[in-house]
Amino acid sequence: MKLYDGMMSWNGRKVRVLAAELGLPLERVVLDFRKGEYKTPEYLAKNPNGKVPMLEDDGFHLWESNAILLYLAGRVPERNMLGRDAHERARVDQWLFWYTAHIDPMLDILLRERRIKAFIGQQGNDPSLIAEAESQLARFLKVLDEQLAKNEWVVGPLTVVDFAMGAQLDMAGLVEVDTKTYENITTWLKRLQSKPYWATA
Ligand SMILES: N[C@@H](CCC(=O)N[C@@H](CS)C(=O)NCC(=O)O)C(=O)O
Repeated sequence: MKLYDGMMSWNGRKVRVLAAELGLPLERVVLDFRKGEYKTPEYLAKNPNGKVPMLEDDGFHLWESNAILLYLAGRVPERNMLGRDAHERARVDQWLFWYTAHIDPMLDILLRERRIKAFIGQQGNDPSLIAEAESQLARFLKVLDEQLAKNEWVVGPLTVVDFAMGAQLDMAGLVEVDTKTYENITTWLKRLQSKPYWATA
């Protein structure tokens, strides 16, 4: 399987760490955003969004990092990364949808305002966008922190949810979000960081 990825992509990282956990070999193809490699006609034919990551598996092309995580987890059913029964599977879906609705877009706003816009010569650091993103993160990271006070991993046992959230929240410092103010999130991230592949995947 090939993973089309960016140099610093936190969405690509979600896929890399789960593949490493599952022992699934991935050939990483790093596209260069600055050279327009996300927007070539060949790439857009496979991923019309012009974004990474995208997985290529024997002619099958799949984009959206969480969809890729679910696909990889399905390849190794004995690891139960999608939950062990219907209730756990429903919790996996619940937390993935929750994260995609409430946390991921806020980190994305901060990434654009604090990093990408300056990089591509646009005016960033819009105070109202930043204030709204920070306020939403404060509201919802508290929910995650409370959940992690009850469980070692988000759902209970280790699932795709920990990789979807952990790979990105571990990089939140990039957009000046300090997760260390959340005690249980910090402990959970340390648990993920202690995995042997975490720093290099
Ligand atoms: N919802 C998508 C988001 C993908 C995404 O925004 N990827 C970033 C890199 S982390 C990207 O390709 N940005 C380029 C752009 O937005 O043009 C996913 O989870 O895969």
